[in-house]
Amino acid sequence: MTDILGRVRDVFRPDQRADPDRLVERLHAVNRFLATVDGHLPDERLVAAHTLIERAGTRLALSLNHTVVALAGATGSGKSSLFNSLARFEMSPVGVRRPTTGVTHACVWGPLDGAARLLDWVGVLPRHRFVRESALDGADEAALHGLVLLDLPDFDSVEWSHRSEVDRLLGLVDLVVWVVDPQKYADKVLHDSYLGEFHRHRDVTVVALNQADRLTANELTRVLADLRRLVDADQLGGVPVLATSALGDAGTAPLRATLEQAVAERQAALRRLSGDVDTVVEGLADLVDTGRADDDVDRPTIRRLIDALASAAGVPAVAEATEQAYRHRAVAATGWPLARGLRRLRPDPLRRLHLAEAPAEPERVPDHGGLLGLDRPPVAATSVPEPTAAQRSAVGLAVRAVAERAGATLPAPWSAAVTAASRSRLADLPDALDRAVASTDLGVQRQPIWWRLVNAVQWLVTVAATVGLGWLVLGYAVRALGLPELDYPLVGSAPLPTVLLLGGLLAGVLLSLLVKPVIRWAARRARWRAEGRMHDAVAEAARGYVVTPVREVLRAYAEARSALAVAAPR
Ligand SMILES: Nc1nc2c(ncn2[C@@H]2O[C@H](COP(=O)(O)OP(=O)(O)OP(=O)(O)O)[C@@H](O)[C@H]2O)c(=O)[nH]1
Ligand SMILES: [Mg+2]
Repeated sequence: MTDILGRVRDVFRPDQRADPDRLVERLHAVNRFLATVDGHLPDERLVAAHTLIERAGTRLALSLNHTVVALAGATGSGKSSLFNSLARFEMSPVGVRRPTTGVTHACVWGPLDGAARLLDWVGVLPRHRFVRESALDGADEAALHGLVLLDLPDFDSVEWSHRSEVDRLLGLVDLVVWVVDPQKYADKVLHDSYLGEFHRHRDVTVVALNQADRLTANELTRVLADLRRLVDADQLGGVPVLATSALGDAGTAPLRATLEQAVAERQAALRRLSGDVDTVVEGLADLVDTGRADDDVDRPTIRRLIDALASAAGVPAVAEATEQAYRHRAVAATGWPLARGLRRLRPDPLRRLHLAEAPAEPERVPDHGGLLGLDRPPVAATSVPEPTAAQRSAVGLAVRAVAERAGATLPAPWSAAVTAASRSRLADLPDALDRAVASTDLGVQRQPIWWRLVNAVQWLVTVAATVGLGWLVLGYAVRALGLPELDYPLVGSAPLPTVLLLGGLLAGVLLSLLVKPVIRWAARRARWRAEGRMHDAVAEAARGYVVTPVREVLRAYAEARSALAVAAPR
């Protein structure tokens, strides 16, 4: 007996106790991963992780003083016989008709109270629950107090319901004893579909070669060695492989000792869940297997996107119109007053684009999750020319380039998420660009001081010319009426009214000719300034509608990656 206990201790490596805090930390990390990737990755890739979180939460909330052990195996291997033998009672029917056990039976060592909710969760019907707490046994059974032993139907059953019951329970129990018999221990289904799949649960797996009494000592040694080899090939090296017999107490002693050890340690539930986390993390590993951990989208690509959007939004056309409008207004404000009336007859180039009004409030770009259309000031639609087919396709290409550059190094599902994010707000983009242009202050509303100065001079010389003209007209009138002639003061040899009239006219024309190049230069500056401002507004829209959604996916990737690193086994 001491020998068996020694081996069992060895097997369960008591020095490597499952740390509940670490397990909870890992589960939290998986939960964080799920929250982070929600909406970015396909749901079918996340089923196992969701199941783990749900099961682990429930199992940890239920009794950790109980260890739920399942006897699993092929039909006729002797699960029910072992179950009865360990319980020392005929609780689960043993039969000659195969398969015999159709529903799971449970035996609880110790009081049923704490185990009842556990069995409700596991799904064992009350009429198939038994309690092994007999005063007659005295201290004999005390070492198994806390054991909840389940006798499962056969895993490879002809009955579909048996197989699904087994698969369901194998996902819930704390420890599995695989019961095999000397005839079918090498069964392919057992090894490929079950033991092989359990390699992450090495700490909570036991293999029992039952019906050992049917073999001679030599045969038993040979079969055990062969079974050991197969189990090792299932990546279950170190898992206990025990010989058992359901006939008599001695045959179940090694298994009983193993179970006593598991019950005493109260570690199986934690180890099982740790194994589950290992499996889930392994299954998700390919989703975070590239090193990228920043949320940067490269600048040249963004610049190309902004350029494409700017030309689709009609920024060059509006900039051109701004230059013309500046010239139009400047000439109207500084030109020769008598010619201004003609200038006013010409339409303002910005008015043609419905951009002549004062700009609306700058648009607030919605943050992530914000409802588009809320909190926006009403901005009248502009008449900026619709983007051409070529401009549209340039925008499409630029958006695709952003997604491709950002998602290039990511695992495929994340690249797809990046592409989807880059396109997620495209439908709102044309409207946003129109608003960006409409809300930009083009800087043509204010009148510069120099316009006013030139204007004042223009009026001054015009008034001088008018005064000169009036004076001359008065002189002619006086002469015509035969009244004494007016004496014009002389400037040099020329009379003052003539000087005023001609000088005023000449000065007005000269001044308007002189300011022309200045107006041209200032109009170009106004164009550049307007272009810069519209570019900034378009860049803002590009960020809000294309780059930010892409960045959010990149950030989610980095977060998911770090969450999974915490969840990974150390
Ligand atoms: N000699 C011997 N016979 C055994 C042993 N264990 C089980 N048997 C016999 O093997 C047959 C099948 O036993 P069960 O306990 O019903 O097998 P099972 O694994 O529960 O089968 P299912 O309920 O159909 O999945 C019965 O006739 C048992 O008497 C054993 O250790 N030694
Ligand atoms: Mg049975």
